[in-house]
Amino acid sequence: MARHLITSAIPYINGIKHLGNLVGSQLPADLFARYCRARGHEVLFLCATDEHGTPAELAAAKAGQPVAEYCAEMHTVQAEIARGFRLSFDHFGRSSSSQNHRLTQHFAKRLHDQGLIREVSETQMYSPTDGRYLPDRYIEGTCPNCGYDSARGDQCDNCTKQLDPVDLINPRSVISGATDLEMRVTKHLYLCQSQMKDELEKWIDSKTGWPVLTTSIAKKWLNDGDGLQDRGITRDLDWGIPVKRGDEDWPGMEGKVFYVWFDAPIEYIACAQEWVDAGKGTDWERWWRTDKGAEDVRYTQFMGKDNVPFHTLSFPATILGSREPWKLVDYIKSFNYLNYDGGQFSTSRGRGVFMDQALEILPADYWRWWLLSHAPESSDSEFTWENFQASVNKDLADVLGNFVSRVTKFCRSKFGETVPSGATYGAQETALIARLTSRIRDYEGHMEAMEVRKSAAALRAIWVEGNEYLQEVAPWSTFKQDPERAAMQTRLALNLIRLYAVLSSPFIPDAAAAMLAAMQTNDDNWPDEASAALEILAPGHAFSVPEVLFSKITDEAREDWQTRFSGIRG
Ligand code: B3M
Ligand code: ZN
Repeated sequence: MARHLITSAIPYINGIKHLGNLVGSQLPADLFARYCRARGHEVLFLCATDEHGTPAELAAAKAGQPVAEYCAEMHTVQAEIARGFRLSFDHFGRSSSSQNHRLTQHFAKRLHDQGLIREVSETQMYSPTDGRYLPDRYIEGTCPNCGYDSARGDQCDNCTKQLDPVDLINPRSVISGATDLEMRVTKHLYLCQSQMKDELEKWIDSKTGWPVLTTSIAKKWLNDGDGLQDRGITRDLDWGIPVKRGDEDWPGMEGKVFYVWFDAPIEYIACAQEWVDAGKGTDWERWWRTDKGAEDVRYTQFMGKDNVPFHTLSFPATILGSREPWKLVDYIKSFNYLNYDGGQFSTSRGRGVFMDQALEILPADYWRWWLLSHAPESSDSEFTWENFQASVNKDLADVLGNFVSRVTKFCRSKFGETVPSGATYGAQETALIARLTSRIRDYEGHMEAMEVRKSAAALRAIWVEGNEYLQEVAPWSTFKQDPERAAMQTRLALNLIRLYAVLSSPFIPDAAAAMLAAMQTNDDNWPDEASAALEILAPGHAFSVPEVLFSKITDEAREDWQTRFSGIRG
């Protein structure tokens, strides 16, 4: 048994996330967490809302609410939607928690004591029209790196380069659109990442098994231009974690807060403390401190590609720079983007299907299956309604749902609602078991490697085996000459349903639970041997015919949704 610490990138608080956000971090993280638990490992799966910085302030202003109130409300909304998608977080925390305040200020003190923080008098964009400084997302302009014309002050969405507002060409205020911006001098703290370049590079180079997407982005920013740059970690904002060293004031930093990207990853640790403080766990240090038992934890992070620089460079710089024995990430699984019907999903423009809307039209499993089986791993991928309809109808309704329904209904009509006795498994069954054994090993291999699409394909292939077996042995015709054999074939098929429930539960947990319930068993043990797994439901064991597991999406419904989601969200 191993111990897995799993974190998903923590979603910004500024509204409900779209399906592209979901498939880029929370959902694959959940898939992996569920798989690890099913294999009997100990898992701590954490996520939280990212509540500071300009995204939060801007969204609260737009909603006409005080920021704290807005964040509290949106946290509840996001937590509820996460439950709707069956995201099995052990804790869904908040980066604005008191735990994160303390820990962020603690890291700042440690970094300061190690000589890794310097004070810089720098020019900041000030907007006389708005009467305030314009950090990060308060400002937009043209990216100096790639020329994209809507780059934000903190990062270019197009090329992922981390930016400073003063870098932007033709900058404008996001609040008022004002372009009469002034540069004013103010003092800020910088994290001396450049001093840690060699150490970070060595660490990244040691991660030979990481996805190319992850390491290539890390190497790009390590070696781009003049190499790794020091980063400003404070901001002139009202909302955030006050700049302090531990619990001491920081002279000259009055009224300033830490930069959201400084405190957000620290929330991964604070979240484990929140988990304990909420009474859900007893010991966070054995997950996070290598001097307190975390040396044998395997830590995996999930995120979209735009978050990779912060997790491969900035956060490790914080952790390593503290010179305290914190657990470092062992594996970073990163994702490309999911596009929506010929364009991009966009939170700011409200384009695409958002998590709440998705659950209003179909249950979670439909989305989980499509998103995971089309995860943007090796390249960007695209959501289209046609493709969604086709894979739901084929994979879920025809291949899996229909198998379950045929087998249970056939058994009920010929043998009644108990597992039928008679005959023992013969050559065709032995051959099937051999095929299943190797397919299950494939599936496990892909799941362990977090190859999401390949895992989905392997699982589907396991479902297909059941259908092919049924076609081949055709119990409905065997029944006429040899009812005992038909009973044995049906018994095997009923056992397959239970096995499918176990194997499918990381992808489609609700359907899996319904299948287990129909088989009237709680035995959800992962199969060591397919042969033994297919004997678990013994003759005489009662079952029931479940409700339709997956309904097909009609052309009419598809067209209706296509129109409904073609515009922008109102
Ligand atoms: N909130 C960006 C995002 O949601 C950011 C991730 C933080 S992870 C520590 O994509
Ligand atoms: Zn760019």
